[in-house]
Amino acid sequence: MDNTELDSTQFTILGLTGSGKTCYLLGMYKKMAAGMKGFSLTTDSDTDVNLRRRYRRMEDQSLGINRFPAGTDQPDSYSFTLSHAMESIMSFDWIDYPGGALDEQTSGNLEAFNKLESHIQNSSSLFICVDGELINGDDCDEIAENIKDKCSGIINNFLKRYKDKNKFLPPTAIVVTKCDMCQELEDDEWEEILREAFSPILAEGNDKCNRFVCCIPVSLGSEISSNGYKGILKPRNLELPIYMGIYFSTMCKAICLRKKMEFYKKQLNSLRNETQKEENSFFIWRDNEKIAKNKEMEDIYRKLEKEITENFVSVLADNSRLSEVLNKKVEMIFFNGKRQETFENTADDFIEKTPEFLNKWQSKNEKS
Ligand SMILES: Nc1nc2c(ncn2[C@@H]2O[C@H](COP(=O)(O)OP(=O)(O)OP(=O)(O)O)[C@@H](O)[C@H]2O)c(=O)[nH]1
Ligand SMILES: [Mg+2]
Repeated sequence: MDNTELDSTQFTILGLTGSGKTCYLLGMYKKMAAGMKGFSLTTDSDTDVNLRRRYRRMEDQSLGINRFPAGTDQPDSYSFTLSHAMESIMSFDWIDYPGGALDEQTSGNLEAFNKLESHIQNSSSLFICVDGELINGDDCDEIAENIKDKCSGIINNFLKRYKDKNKFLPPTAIVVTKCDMCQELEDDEWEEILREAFSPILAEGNDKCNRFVCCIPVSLGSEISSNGYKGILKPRNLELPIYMGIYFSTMCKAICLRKKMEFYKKQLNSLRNETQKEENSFFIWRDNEKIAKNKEMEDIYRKLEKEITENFVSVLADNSRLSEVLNKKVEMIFFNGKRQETFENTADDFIEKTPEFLNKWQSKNEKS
């Protein structure tokens, strides 16, 4: 299957300058290109060489702080394919941009701003990048204020515009980068900080606009910053936001396939009934040509139904592999501001209650 036949989706990571977007991309690609639990990422060979080269530099402990990429100076687009056991599942687009572009509408580079805005508006999942360094201090309120100042204050505007344009909010992961730099917090302190820093998307009491939000701490390595950034590179959790985005998209695909399966089953049944009626009719009136035509059509529908069923079963299997990891590793999940127990049930609930989300996926991917 070439990439043009694959279902495709789009993710955007929203984060200000220095919040860790480029490092996230490099680490995530390196980790997933090698394969994780049978899932792997591929891209074109130039991009592959480029991303690996930059990752190798980050591995060079002798460079200290200089091992990291320079700040991004222009938006770059990437296209990845996710496979399981070498079978392509879905492709997704990614944009890496200078964090300053989030603020450019007022300060100048309107073209970069518009490109980014359009990428965001067309994304099926959003990742909000919170710099883990901000999560330090004696007081949860102060930490939340700091996050508002340096992150959520600007990002809320993008979410609001998404909601106004699309009439729903996409599944969103608050990705806490550099979590090796966060101070240790109890679960209830994390929740308090998130609720205050992201109050518009985590407020309870509004079930009109469904909001799926989870929090995923990620890091390039627990010791990376020690001894002047000469610590070992050992990425953690970088695959989880991608798994989350893919889970939502493949779930939409599964629902569409189930609908198609039901459609062909119905068509097949009504054809069979029609044929049987004809076959049972008095031989003088029996239309043998119609019977032959119907049987031909039955064969076509049977073949299609079989193909779709096989595809459906394989999508569900991919999904259950993803949800197994996500259920285990994603602990902080909210639906319409209420804390939830498991990823899978909450994600499925969101899709069921948000037809606009499914419609958007369908209009992007259903060609016929
Ligand atoms: N301790 C630690 N530091 C990190 C980690 N990831 C990134 N950093 C640091 O954060 C800096 C900024 O990361 P970038 O990925 O360049 O940030 P960005 O969001 O792409 O920034 P712009 O390109 O300017 O928008 C890096 O140079 C590293 O010093 C991490 O996991 N742990
Ligand atoms: Mg960057």
